[in-house]
Amino acid sequence: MAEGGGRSFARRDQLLKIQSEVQKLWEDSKVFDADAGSAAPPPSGEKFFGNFPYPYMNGSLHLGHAFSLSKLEFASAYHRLRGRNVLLPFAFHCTGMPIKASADKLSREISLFGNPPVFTSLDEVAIADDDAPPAEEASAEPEKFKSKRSKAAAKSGGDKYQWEIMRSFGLSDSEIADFRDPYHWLSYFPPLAKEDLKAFGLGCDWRRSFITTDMNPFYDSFVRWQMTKLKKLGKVVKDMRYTIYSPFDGQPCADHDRASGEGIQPQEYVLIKMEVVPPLPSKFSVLEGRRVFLAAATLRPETMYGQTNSWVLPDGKYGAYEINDTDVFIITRRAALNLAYQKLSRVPEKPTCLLELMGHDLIGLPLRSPLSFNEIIYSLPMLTILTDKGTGIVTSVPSDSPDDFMALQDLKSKPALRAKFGVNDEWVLPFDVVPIINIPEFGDKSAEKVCGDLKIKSQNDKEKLAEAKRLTYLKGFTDGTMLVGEFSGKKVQDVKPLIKNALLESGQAVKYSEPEKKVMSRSGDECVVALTDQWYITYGEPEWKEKTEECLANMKLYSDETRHGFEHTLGWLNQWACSRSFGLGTRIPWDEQFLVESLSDSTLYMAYYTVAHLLQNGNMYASDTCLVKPEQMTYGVWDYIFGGGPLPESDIPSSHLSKMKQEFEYWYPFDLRVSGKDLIQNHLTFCIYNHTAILPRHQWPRGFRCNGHIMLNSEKMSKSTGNFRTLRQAIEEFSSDATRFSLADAGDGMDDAISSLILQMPRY
Ligand code: A2H
Repeated sequence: MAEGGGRSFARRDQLLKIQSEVQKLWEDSKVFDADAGSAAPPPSGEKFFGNFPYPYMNGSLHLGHAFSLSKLEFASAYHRLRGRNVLLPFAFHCTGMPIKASADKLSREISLFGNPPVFTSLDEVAIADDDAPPAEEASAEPEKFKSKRSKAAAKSGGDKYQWEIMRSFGLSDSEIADFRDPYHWLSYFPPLAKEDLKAFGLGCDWRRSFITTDMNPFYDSFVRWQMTKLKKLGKVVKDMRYTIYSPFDGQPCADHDRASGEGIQPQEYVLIKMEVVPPLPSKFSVLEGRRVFLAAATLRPETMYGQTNSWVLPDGKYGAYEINDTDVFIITRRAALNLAYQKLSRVPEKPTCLLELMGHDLIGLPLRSPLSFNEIIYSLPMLTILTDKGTGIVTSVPSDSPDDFMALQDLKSKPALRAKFGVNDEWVLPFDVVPIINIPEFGDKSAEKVCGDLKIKSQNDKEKLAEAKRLTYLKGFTDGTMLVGEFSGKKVQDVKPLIKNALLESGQAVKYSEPEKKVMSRSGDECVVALTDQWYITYGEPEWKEKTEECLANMKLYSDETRHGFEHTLGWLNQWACSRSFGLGTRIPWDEQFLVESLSDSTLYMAYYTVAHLLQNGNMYASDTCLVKPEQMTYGVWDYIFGGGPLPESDIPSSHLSKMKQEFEYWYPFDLRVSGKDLIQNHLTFCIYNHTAILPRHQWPRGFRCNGHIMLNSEKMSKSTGNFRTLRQAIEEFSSDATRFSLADAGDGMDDAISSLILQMPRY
């Protein structure tokens, strides 16, 4: 909100003055410091312990954080006024990849462009803006910068310079280079966040603050203890998982090992095994005695009832690859290489091609495909198949796929097209759209409806087809109901995983994964997806899940929607990969090449708050500790404090040990944790799981409160549109009290909150 226009800000400034005086008073008299009372556990209603998911420290706190936090802040203030002993602590999360990836990106930019970097203004326009530069500007760009730009773009994912992002944090050029060291971020942002929260007036016991990662040896020790505990309980196991992998390097290719494709993840498909009905054509004689399949990659296994044919690219190169001793898949070489790294090749990591084929050779093959109501379907030509996606074989479901519908329509309505590719009428004409899914907005044949609405003329109408795909794909998933099969009448989103698993378990399909976009390693080879050994937490394991459901049933959740969200998550949540090889964090104690993944070091730490001040002495970095040294925090000590273990042999004075235990047993369980609703599906559910695994029933969480996302001016907060406020900006513009009132007024449910912050600010 621009100042000026004759308006006076005297009243706002008066509020700012009062606020800083009062906040100083609070700090001096330590009003928010809370210590355990004498009885542990305390009588019911004596204490209130509320907490908030520690925010990630790669930037400043914004109004989204403040909105969720305000719910906790108000609840805490309410309980304080009721005379309860209230604990509201706050910490800062630094674990994971983004900080390290940004630090590395900055390093690369500085080594390319200097320090401070010399970007031309054109360069800045071209790269710093989210939008592409106007065509004239782009073409006027001097050649030498073009090459530099593409170099940087290749290294940094093609978006904004990291340098520009650092400037947008308000950093001066002379400060930025220091952020090449990822740990510098950890020194810089948490104290700023703390200052912002103090200015907000958060009623926090700041003595208990801490940061995560090995930069804080106490927290590091706590996470090691927790992981070891889970492992001893049999809840961490080694398993295979999909990873981007460089065949040349012979190892996983993480972001920092990539020449291009930063941030690209494995994309998982289901490969539908469409069996070629014998006898095989003479050209296929070397495959005699094998089971031969066209293997089609799909994202929509639930649509397989409606298959009418398969698609191949007439000029595409395919091969018949040995998957095991009996099965042969006809696919592209690229797909065969990925499969060979996924244990789906007779010779591991080496695709063996028994017969080279062109798409033309495949047209007209009769196929038997799983779930299909049409018993025999035929392989037909499609001209828009990409050879660098999936297997190059696509199964056709014209009821729900606009591409499939238009390609089939083309063949049906154009005899010349059939003649051109030698397609017999009986492979095409008898096959009509099979209705399999109802989408309220589009009916039972959604692809046909949307193609009609958008007036799509042929399979080559790419842009419109992309729009049609987008519409039907999303709506099919969110609103679709099955009309056929075992799950008729059920929602697509509920049955999709069930149908997928049934196909996989019966051997009619296999899993297949490939990089979602091309990834080149720094060694210059194209990466594949490999199945590699990883550590997993066994969420979803029946007995553990049952305890977790029991905990949930007894928790206060404040809304039915929240409860449904948790129930839904518990329905699907399965093994979670908890090891990473790149980023910041705590090493996995028994396998130090790996780090604990960032959602996995954050599941039980609410317990750490209860003792943090007794370990870290009020210093969030634990850099000037006094009573306890990190190395004294053995597993025996942690077990004693949190695990109900016996008094351990330790040089920590036993009075201090029992004080820690007393704090924990007084404050635990926590009464309330408040967060955005997006954390239901991972963090908050993990939190329940970990509590039920490690702590006894009377210390399980008591309540979660989840809210929607804040909207400013009824629109999503977004840095790129400028409809965005940091917490600091809001406080400076409006004062802390006005900000708090606006947040309080912004809504209470799970819907996205509409903050009046910008629209209806008090007029000073
Ligand atoms: B889908 P994404 Cl019913 N070239 O399966 C072109 N398209 C390909 C392909 C290739 N090489 N490999 C796979 N596909 C198709 C069913 C389906 C699909 C329905 C509705 C939508 C839909 C039946 N065809 O996909 O680029 C396959 O068609 C729309 C998203 O990875 C596969 O799933 O998103 C989908 O594209 C994968 O496309």
